[in-house]
Amino acid sequence: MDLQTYTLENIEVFVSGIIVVAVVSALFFLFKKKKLLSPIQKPELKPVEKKTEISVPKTTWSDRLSLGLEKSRSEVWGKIGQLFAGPAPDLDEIEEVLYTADIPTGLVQELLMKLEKDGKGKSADEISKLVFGFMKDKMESVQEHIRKDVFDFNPVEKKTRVFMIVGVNGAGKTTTIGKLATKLKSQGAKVIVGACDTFRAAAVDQLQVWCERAGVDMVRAKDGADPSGVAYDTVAKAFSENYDYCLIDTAGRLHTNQNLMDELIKTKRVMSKINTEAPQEVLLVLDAITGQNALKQAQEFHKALQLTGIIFTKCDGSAKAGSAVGIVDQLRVPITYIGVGETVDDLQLFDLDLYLKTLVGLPST
Ligand SMILES: Nc1nc2c(ncn2[C@@H]2O[C@H](COP(=O)(O)OP(=O)(O)OP(=O)(O)O)[C@@H](O)[C@H]2O)c(=O)[nH]1
Ligand SMILES: [Mg+2]
Repeated sequence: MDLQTYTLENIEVFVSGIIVVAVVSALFFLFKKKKLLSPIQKPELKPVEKKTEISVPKTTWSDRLSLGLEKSRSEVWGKIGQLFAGPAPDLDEIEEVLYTADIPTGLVQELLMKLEKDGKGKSADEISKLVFGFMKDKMESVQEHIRKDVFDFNPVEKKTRVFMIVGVNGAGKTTTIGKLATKLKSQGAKVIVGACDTFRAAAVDQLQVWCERAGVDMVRAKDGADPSGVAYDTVAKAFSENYDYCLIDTAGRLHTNQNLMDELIKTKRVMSKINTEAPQEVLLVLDAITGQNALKQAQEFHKALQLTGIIFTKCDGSAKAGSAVGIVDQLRVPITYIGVGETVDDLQLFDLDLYLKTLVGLPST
């Protein structure tokens, strides 16, 4: 064997060796891979974790109202049944409870007489029904006149409605306008808001935040501008550009300040120059916490502006939410909306039956 043949043979053996090693390795890896993927060897797949759903409380309006009127129910109206039912009705305590809830004297005496006449020997539940009937009698004839379309937008009725919102400082005017604008806009209405509280820049900014959030237009003027001028411009724009709703915010004022009340009268008057029907609604925002003084406020605002409705706010956290009965009974102006908190959903059209049943603790259906 010469050297050349020997070298060639060695190369052949070497190459064959490499091929064999490569084939064996390939087979080995294939086998391993297969083994790995075999059903027995498959790694256990972790079950996909179910995302925990964020629980958004789906509270209905009657739940919210019930929560808002809780204090008035437990401390006043829901107690009357228990205090009167049984062999020894405690009339003195009922009287005291009603006074602390700012129910006018005349109304308290009438209710006590009604209890004595018709309530003797009845159960707590029957007494609650009696109280419900008494209050309904007092309010029903006034509440009948509340217009549902102030809350539910009717697109068929092509009409610009102007609402002027008034009240003492901090009653909830701006917040209520923000909630209303949001609700009406979400029903497809074209809404414009007039920022006539020109005394405080912060007040206009507060309203602007609401309007931007709601996606509605707002007319604002320079600080210190004449409020009635802003009202005029807003109403003019509302009518010329066919807005469905025009909401006029005004600065808070004490009903005892005649100059400021005169300014409101002027603001109302200039709006009617654009359209004799405007403003169709003059709504007084009353804070339920005000209690007995609310009636005095309402009387003064009514005298100056001929109110068409009352927006009863902050009924939550107050035991005086029942004072609405005295106000409606004496003023003869209906409650249009009721507010039980700071969010949009906390404002609703005032439903007399629901309000009274919730107040005395009767089932709402
Ligand atoms: N708890 C509760 N708070 C409310 C309600 N309505 C309004 N508020 C709060 O009351 C405060 C005053 O509300 P505003 O809307 O600024 O009152 P306003 O009447 O415009 O006040 P002025 O412009 O200063 O006269 C705010 O903090 C509101 O969030 C309600 O129904 N319940
Ligand atoms: Mg305000």
